[in-house]
Amino acid sequence: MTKKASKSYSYFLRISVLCLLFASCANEAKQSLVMHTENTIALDADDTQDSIKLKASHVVPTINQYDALKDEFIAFVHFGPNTFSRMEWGSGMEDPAIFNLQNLDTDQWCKAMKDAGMKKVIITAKHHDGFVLWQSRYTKHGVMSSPYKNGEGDVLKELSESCNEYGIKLGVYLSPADLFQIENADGLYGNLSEYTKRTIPREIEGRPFENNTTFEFEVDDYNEYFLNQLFELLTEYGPIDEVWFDGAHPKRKGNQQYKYRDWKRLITKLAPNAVVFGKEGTRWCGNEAGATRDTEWNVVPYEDDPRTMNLFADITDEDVGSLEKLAAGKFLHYQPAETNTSIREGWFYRDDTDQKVRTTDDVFDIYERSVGGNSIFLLNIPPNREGKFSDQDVQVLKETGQRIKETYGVNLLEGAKGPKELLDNDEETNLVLQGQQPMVELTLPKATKINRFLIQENVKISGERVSKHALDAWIDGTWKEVAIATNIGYKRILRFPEVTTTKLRLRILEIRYIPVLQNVSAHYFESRPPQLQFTRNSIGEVSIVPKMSDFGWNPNGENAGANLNKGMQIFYTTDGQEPTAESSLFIEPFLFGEGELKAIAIKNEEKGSVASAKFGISKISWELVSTSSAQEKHAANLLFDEDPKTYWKSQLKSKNQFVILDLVKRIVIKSFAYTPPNSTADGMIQKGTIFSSNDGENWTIQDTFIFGNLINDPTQRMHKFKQSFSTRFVKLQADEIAGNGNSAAIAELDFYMQ
Ligand code: FUL
Repeated sequence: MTKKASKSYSYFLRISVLCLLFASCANEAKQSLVMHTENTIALDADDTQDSIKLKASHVVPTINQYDALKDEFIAFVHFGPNTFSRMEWGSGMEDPAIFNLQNLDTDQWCKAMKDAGMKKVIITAKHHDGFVLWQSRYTKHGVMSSPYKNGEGDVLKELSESCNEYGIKLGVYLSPADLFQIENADGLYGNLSEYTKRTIPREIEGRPFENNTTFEFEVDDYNEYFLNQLFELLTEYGPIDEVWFDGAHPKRKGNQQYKYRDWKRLITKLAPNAVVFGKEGTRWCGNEAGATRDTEWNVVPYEDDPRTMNLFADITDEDVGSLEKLAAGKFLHYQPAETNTSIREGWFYRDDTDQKVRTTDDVFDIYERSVGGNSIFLLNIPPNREGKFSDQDVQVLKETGQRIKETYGVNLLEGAKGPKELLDNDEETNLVLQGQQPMVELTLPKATKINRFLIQENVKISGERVSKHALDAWIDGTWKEVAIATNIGYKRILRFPEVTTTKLRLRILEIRYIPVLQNVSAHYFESRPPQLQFTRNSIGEVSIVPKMSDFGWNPNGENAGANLNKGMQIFYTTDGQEPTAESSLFIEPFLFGEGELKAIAIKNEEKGSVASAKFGISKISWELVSTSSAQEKHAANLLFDEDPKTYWKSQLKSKNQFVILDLVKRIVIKSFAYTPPNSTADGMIQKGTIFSSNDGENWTIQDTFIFGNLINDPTQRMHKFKQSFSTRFVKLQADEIAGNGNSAAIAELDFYMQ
């Protein structure tokens, strides 16, 4: 530690002790400060755990970052040539005519966003392909060369007008990667031009700017191009509240460098309210799936000073800001995470038939985990080729908005007794909590049913300080812990099985420094017991869980139904009877062979619908004897691995593909079930033959089968044999493939003795 630093450190330690002494009368957030708060604070070599905690507790957001946090739920719009080519990444070589937009309804987008409760929209003004959605003076590769309004259209202008009308903030995604500028002969990207003094914006005859600001930068051709375009975006489309710099690069050329500090100078001047994503402003959460961390600190360590850095690496670790992590850095910096994902499978629209849309449960679950987990939720809704959000997307946005309003628009602590600073819904009043393990007690006006509790620290003034906390409810004359979690930060939503209570107690269990809370509220999320699904694993154990949506793109691994319904119970029967609250309670996976399972979820006496499944005989000891052929990654043992997502697929262009299985002992079988793969329409067996054998060499034809409509409805099909038969080996031969295909596929095979 330098002399100066060590002096100032001992100074703030002294002040800190003084603060603690006078603590009982201090209830202003500022009195919990013992050093200057900053957006970035440097660590010194001799900082201790305690001094690092203290410094971390004085790292605060900038006004723009704080506003970005308060926006909470924001929209992403990926739109461009990819919408028409159905690609996720274009090549840059697309003819602009491909952007064959005939209609555009940005009002419809904004209305849907508004209904969802979103506060801002960020549009791909330019994605990696380099095509621009606005009337840029600096390229012809964009809307100006497309059929839209005969080249006169401007998607960004229309969106900015709609944003104005609907009160939605606007942000722009301007991809640093630019395939058009890489691929075309006169492209500027990586053209090895010299860095010389250039004036931004470059004047273009007949296209003057209303804004007279000019800048001088020492840059090369591509940085100049980029700055000129930023100038257009930030001066001609109303206030811009976010600039989004994507880190992905399908291709690079000529060791092209980005002079981000110059870009930043321009942004700070022209869009003073804009937060910059991908740089020191806000950071990527580390995945595109809607996965969230249990502990999302927004104070994160940096090796170099983020105020002067040009390049920002992605932060993808699970632990972003524990004390150990902080101690390993040289600078502590406030940088909120944006949880970004898409409502559809992919960032761009493809179709309304195969491209699945997330369910409302899924979106609402991500909302609670991200906004209620100290991050910003950025949800992409890609417009279709009609220039609109598709109906299903609009419906999910509407339902999500309704749920947010119904759940979080009603504060069940209304009229409760407790610290008024936390209950007055005023972010300017704060509660400074003294002591190592402080508590807040709240008495509700009457017994109330709750299952959500929301807490906010005053990050604006005093940063993030709580590292562990718990919530208790007063139940049957005693305190019962209902939830426990780690940090709080801007916002933490606790979700727990519903309780009916008159008193709540928030216990702060671990802190970095004196915590300052700004707000608490209690809520009730009204949900229906979820639909259930059964799975049997490779060792024959059955699980019963809320149905997972079959959204296949970037799965986040969460079970939204279970997350939203904490406290529900699942009851089941194995004898075909309707399950009730008296049936067996499902606690953990159990071994189950052939038979029918029925189950219901019950949440506070409310019953969900009955789910049932008929399992075939156990497949644990089955063995594969042989197969006619198999494609790579689609081996024949996948047809009895109990995972319907994996499947056997034979090679192409050979007739009568087959599989032979050894059931290991001789059994009498009455019927079988064929589960086709549902991720591919190719290979569905619509006609086939079943053979039996007791030695695996001499075969008897037992039956043939026909299944219809497999391509449109790729669900499990049952076939009852003409007559039951006893066998140890079974051969299934594919005689005809749906859609005249030539390879056979099986996701699962099941045999039944009953
Ligand atoms: C990624 C891009 O490559 C995707 O196309 C998309 O824009 C996503 C938000 O960021 O890095």
